[in-house]
Amino acid sequence: MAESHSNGVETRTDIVTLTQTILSQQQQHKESTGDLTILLSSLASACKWISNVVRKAELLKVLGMTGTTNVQAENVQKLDILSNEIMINMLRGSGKTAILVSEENEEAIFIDSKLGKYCVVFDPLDGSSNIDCGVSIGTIFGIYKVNKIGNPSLADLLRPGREMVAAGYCMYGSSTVLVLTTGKEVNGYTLDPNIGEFVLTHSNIKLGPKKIYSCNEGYANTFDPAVKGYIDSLKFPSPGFQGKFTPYAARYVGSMVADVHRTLLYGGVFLYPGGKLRLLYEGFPMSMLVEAAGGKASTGRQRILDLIPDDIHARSGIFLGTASEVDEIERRYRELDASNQA
Ligand code: P6P
Repeated sequence: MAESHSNGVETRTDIVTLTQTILSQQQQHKESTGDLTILLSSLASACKWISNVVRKAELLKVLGMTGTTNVQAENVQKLDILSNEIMINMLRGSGKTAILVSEENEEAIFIDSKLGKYCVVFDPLDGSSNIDCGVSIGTIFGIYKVNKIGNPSLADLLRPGREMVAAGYCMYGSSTVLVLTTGKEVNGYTLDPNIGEFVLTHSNIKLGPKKIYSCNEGYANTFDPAVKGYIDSLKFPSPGFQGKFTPYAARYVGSMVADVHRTLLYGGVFLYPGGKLRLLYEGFPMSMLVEAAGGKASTGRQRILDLIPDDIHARSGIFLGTASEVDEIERRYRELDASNQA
């Protein structure tokens, strides 16, 4: 381990940064032009900026609606609006984007140059309603390559999630962690504010083995029998080895980035039945990450990444996490459909 000693303090100097990783991935593809590298670097810069804004707002307790003023009599923008502007400006400024889709914008944003190779879909600050109580929130993003450079259209967006070339999120929690995949593996980078770099801290993430389920059971009266039966089987398991009962642990933050981050690291299953979560910039990116980490993501009847959204803000129910758990949910939906057809 390379160490340097300044004032007798041991500091590691053999760290791997996000910039190094995306540059090395670019070098691995001889036909690579470096455009995705520049785009991902711009995205990382946007996340650093949003992280700073989120932490500053929490510290100064100037959270609030547009139009209010803070202690410096500055006009305080709602954090998710400010985060949205940061994402749009940084992605437009990268010169590598043709279309942007944001949870905050009703219409897709076509970038003037039209020469960008990539479409970026994102939720700039998912879970922002939780920020007042200090719960982790985050930026979620997915990237498609345009079908034809110079002629971007909605057809570049209304396509299966499996065609995304990269996806990830940046979680603003006890630390700022950017989790990214380009399809093969999932890596996590923690922002070191002292050097302003995202440093590799979670290499090649694979879902852990923990028995955890994550669901807002406040809506249980809306769950269909497949979901109800599945959740009951976790809470009231049949006796296992030596007659021992081992119910699952329930964990639910109510912020998708936090719930998915825990699921990626520890394992378990995240369930959001019904149509609240958005497909393009929540379901697809999280499903790409979970699959690359060895898990599965399904509507209960279909792989999420095989869906084709009919609208840029289309919604879908989602079950994601440990493959065997998602398999069990799909089995219960097959049973339900068979009984309904009988
Ligand atoms: P509920 C946050 O508002 C969000 O969009 C996701 O981050 C989160 O998973 C979900 O909604 C929580 O929804 O209905 O449980 O509050």
